[in-house]
Amino acid sequence: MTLLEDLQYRGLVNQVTDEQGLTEQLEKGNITLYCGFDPTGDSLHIGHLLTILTLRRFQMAGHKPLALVGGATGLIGDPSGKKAERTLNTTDIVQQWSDRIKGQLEQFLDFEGENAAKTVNNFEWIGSLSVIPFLRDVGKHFGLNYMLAKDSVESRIQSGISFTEFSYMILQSYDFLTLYEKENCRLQIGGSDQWGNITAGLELIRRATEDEKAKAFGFTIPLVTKSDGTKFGKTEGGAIWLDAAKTTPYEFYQFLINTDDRDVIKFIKYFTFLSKEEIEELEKEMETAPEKRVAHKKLAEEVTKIVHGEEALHQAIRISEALFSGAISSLSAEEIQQGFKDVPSYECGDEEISLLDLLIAAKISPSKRQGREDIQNGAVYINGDRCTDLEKVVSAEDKIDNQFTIIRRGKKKYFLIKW
Ligand code: 545
Repeated sequence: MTLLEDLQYRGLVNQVTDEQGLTEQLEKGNITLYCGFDPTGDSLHIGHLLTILTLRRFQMAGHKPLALVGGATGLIGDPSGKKAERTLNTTDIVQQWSDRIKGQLEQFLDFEGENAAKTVNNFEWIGSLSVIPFLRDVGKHFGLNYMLAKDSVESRIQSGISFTEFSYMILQSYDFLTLYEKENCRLQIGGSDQWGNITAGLELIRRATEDEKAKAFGFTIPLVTKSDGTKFGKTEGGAIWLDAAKTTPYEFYQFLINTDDRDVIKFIKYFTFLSKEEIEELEKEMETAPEKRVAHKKLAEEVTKIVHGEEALHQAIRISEALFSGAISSLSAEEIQQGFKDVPSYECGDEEISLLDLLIAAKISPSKRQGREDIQNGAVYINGDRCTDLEKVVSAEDKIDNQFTIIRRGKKKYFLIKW
């Protein structure tokens, strides 16, 4: 299978400017391609992962990927797909976020070998651009009608758009031209929201190089959609981030393993590097033994490994199993922290405290009477083990790694006691 055939098979091709031409170009040899990421936050989320992994697919096929961090464009704000004007962030913040995003992008590409990846920051060439050369050399190539007809602008005429955001497409186009000239970059990829900006760049390349046959291409991947119609990558707790400090590997793994049956194969094609044969095998298993959830597990394993590494994946699996079986005492303090990040917690200064007092102090049971009943009825568990002893004192032996105790009341109400 050629790279483009593989991308087709995975459903990763949304639009291509000149499919025939790109196919030929890719057959002729390796090319340089790029994708841009604006520092509009301190971390990428799982929605961005698809584009990054697509860059990686190109790299695995021998091409050279450039990951562009929008140190300059991040100061302006892309109106594409946005219903309202954005508020500007300070240069300090954008600088900080640029560094973090750069670090994250670097995890997914290979910076060694013949087609080593490279990160670039458009502040390098846009930051020092003066207004006169900008308007004369770049702006002159953009007709107002052309710009007004772009989706990103047209959809905002009624609600309003500043000159700042209106100009955004010119900057992204100028990036493409710069990388075309400096890095021999022939292709820009992005999500479907980027089609307008990418094609504007192709237009600028044609005009500025005065070469009707200037060969550059644009390629977009689809937006990730879910069959239940809700937005991909969002949970009640917020977005699924690639930063382990914001979304723990355990949460990340759980998010994926809970994928809707109808979406599993689609997401495996999108987010993993499993071969067509392996995927077809999983598809079969889903039909013959759906209760085993082999495909769901594989999806969660593969993607957690790509994003957080082997070690973190094993922890995530251990935590999941312990929570499922109730064997919580087998977990380390770090695993407890991950697995119980979102449950109510209580800081207990005492060395020892009676279980009954603890139930009240930590607001696990609403009253002393209820607390007594809970214990006697067998509704209270310490680190997964039921405790019906009214005289029980919670002490050193109930502390996992000397730091935590997990109290459960009823079927699944968990509380984290921190010592
Ligand atoms: C800037 C300069 C260029 C080329 C591209 C850009 C960025 C582009 C854009 N892209 C999006 C983005 O999101 C924030 C990420 C970091 C917190 O705005 N104008 O920067 C997303 N992109 C990935 C995909 C996307 C897109 O990074 O293309 O479609 C999301 O999946 O929205 O010269």
